[in-house]
Amino acid sequence: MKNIKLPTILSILFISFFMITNKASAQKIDNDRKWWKEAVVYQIYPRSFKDSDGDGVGDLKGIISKLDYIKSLGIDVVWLNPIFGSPNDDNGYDISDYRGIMKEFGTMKDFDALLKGMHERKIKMVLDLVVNHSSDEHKWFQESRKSRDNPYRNYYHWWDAERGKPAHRFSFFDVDGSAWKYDSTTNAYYLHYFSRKQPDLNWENPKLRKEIFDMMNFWFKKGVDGFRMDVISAISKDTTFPELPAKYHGDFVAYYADGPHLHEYLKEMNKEALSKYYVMSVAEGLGVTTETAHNFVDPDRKELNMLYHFEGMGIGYLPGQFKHMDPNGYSLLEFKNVYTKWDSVFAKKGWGTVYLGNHDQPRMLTRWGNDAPKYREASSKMLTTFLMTMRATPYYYFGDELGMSNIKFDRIEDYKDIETINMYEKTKNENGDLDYFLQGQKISARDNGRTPFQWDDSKNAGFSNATPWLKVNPNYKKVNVAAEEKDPNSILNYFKKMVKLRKALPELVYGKYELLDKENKTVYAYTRTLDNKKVLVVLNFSKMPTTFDMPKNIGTAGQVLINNLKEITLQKRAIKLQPYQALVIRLN
Ligand code: ISL
Repeated sequence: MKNIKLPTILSILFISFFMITNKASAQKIDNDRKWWKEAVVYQIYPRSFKDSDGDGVGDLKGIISKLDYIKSLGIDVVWLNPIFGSPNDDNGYDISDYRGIMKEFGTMKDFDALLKGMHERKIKMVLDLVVNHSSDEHKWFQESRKSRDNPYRNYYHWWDAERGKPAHRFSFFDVDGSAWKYDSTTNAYYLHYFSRKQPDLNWENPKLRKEIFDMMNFWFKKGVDGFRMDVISAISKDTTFPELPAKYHGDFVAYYADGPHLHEYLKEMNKEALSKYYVMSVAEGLGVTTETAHNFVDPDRKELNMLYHFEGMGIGYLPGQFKHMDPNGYSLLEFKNVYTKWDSVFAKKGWGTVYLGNHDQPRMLTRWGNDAPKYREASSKMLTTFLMTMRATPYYYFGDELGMSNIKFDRIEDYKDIETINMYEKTKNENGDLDYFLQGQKISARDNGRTPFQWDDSKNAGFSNATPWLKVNPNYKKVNVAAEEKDPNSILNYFKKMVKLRKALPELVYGKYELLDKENKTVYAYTRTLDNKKVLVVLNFSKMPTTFDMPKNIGTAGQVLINNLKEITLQKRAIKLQPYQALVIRLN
């Protein structure tokens, strides 16, 4: 019986070695290589990153002041949530000026300086394209609602009231649940899949489409490197607005993503804007399934590069209960199944994405790991290991590199998100159980992922001199950049190491993914193979120690490339795993 104990320092040496030698093996990858496949995307919610002018709201100058921190992460792309003119009904996802900067965030001069600063540091910038809907305060809508013959009338979807009530459409945010709002000025209803202040744009209208493509070109000419496209799957509607077809009962989201002209519009967008630049595009694939995904991303269709699916985000909810998670946690078998299935979707064609959190989700540590003090470090690092070792572009949410966790507000007054506030009102109007609702929001509410970034242990976590727009998580005294930069074993330094490892090993980007021990309920293990290079990834998703037996046919364990804990115990082919241990091991 052989006991190997390898200190972490060795892993670092091995990473450096592989970084030097990776050039040769990188040559072997076919000409399907793309910068956006090899990139690590870091998502910043500008409202909560860094406030430079003391109004309690993050801004562009704040991001500029932290560019060296962003660079130090080793990431390639920054995706910024919307920074455009907006009355902020939905924190910028309600745009009133597509070519201007939100006042609270700064000016176009600040934007130009930010873009320059990123490009100087070889970081690409991706903006949020929110064109399923605009704000009701956008000039187009202000005009559109004035009269039925206004030139902008057809920029939105109107249903004249003398035709009777339109067929029901569900709204994500409306307190009444209906996506139609009556407007007395013209005695007509307008469509809003999200809040009443987010009327849906009418893509049937070629003039509207041209406005959007011109606007995209405006930003591309400035040098922007791509767009993340908000609910882009929903832009095409059957404008006869029939009753919801039976096949979509219980799944209106799938109906919204199945518009009759969707792919014509995306092809047109590609031709008129995207294809003119070497940029990346990623769809928020709400309602997109494994069957329909290729229609968005197959290169020969000339539409978009990537999409992110929602199947992973759907895991762990109580059946039939929107936004209430099972207190017993989620099933790792289901988790493995979903990510394995989505890997296979793009195994031959197209390209995937992987993420465990964003501005619409709770913190990944609380939801998929374990935020108890004893386990937060190990489980954060384990989840990062998963994200950085899948065959898909990782979208990493700011703050996860520190192990930020859910704030778990007790009172409705602490929430700022329209989704939580309106759902609370809806529950109240329906005489629902408000305590139960608030209990659920502690885990699932979007504001959990939107609390200010934790820079140091000074007042307001160094985010702002003023009272922040959303409360700071009290754990900032311990969980913050300043503390973690100093600690070589911090979650932050582990994230940096993991990014380096992904960049050093082409097999982690392009290699074939093979799931091992499918039925194991606590360990997620897989290999990644490119040409003759193979690595094993072993992740213990539970707080119980366990043993993973390496299957005979995968080769023998070589160097330990990464280990989120200090030690590794390998006995023949049995790897003893501590709670939330994560390992990446070279296979020979
Ligand atoms: O956030 C959700 C559930 O909590 C989703 O249903 C979300 O509304 C959906 O994914 C669409 O999200 C995008 O568009 C919304 C905006 O509020 C989200 O922040 C954005 O990511 C409307 O623009």
